[in-house]
Amino acid sequence: LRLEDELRKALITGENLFVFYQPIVNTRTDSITAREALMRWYSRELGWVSPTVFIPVAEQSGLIERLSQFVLHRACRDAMRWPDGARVAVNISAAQLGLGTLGDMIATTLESSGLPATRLEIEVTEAALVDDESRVMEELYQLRATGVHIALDDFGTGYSSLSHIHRFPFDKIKIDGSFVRDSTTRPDYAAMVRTIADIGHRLGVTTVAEGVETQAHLETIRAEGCQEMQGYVYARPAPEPHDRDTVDRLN
Ligand code: G
Ligand code: G
Ligand code: MN
Ligand code: NA
Repeated sequence: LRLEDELRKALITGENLFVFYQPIVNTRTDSITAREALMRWYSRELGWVSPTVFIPVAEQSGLIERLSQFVLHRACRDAMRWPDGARVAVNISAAQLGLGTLGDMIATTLESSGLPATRLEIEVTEAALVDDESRVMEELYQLRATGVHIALDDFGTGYSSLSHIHRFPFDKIKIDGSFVRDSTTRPDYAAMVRTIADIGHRLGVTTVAEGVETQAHLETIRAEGCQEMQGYVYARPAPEPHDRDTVDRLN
């Protein structure tokens, strides 16, 4: 309950809530196509709290809408300042998608920030596609029609289903880091990366390898046909320049 109260306060004031960004890179050209927004929170009471802890709390306590609003607004505003015109990718939790208010929230945020819809990408996991699929599907098709890109996050784990890839309007499939991590030592993992990349090619959907930590990972996922990659080998999630001093002081 204390965590919930602290989070509520942080979301009202914005104090010590940060959005870090991690580049997503074309494996052939090395150019940055997008940056993923990843929330970070420093609570005075609790210290740094991981999003794996506070996102579920937000989902269970009715704070998820406020949190989504916060990260979307911050991400669109920050992306407006990027000279390279890369897209910004925002994670949207299943609980948020289920509310059916995402479309309006995004429209309002794009308008107030001035960011074109084509520069926003949302990342959803298959957990979001399980309950009340028809409503979520309609919402995703409507968003896609406005130009917002849609990525299927953490593919290969959890509720993975091949039918999701063609029934939903995905522009991108993000291959879970667990496949990438072992792809250099285990041919079966490399085979799965290749198979997902092949499906992507044939359906015209971009495939991104997540969790690319080493040069060997990078060479493998490139050879297996992934068009894009994300991971520590290229860059870790990092704050924007205007937040760096504040973050350093809290560390
Ligand atoms: O960056 P890190 O590895 O700490 O992120 C942990 C998890 O938290 C990841 O699954 C990531 O998708 C999730 N996460 C980070 N920021 C956000 C956010 O703004 N919204 C949602 N829904 N999830 C986020
Ligand atoms: O669930 P999602 O894929 O949105 O979350 C991505 C998470 O992966 C973030 O928490 C991010 O910090 C983390 N991450 C990014 N690159 C790497 C990497 O190369 N290795 C590992 N282990 N984690 C990474
Ligand atoms: Mn993600
Ligand atoms: Na992911």
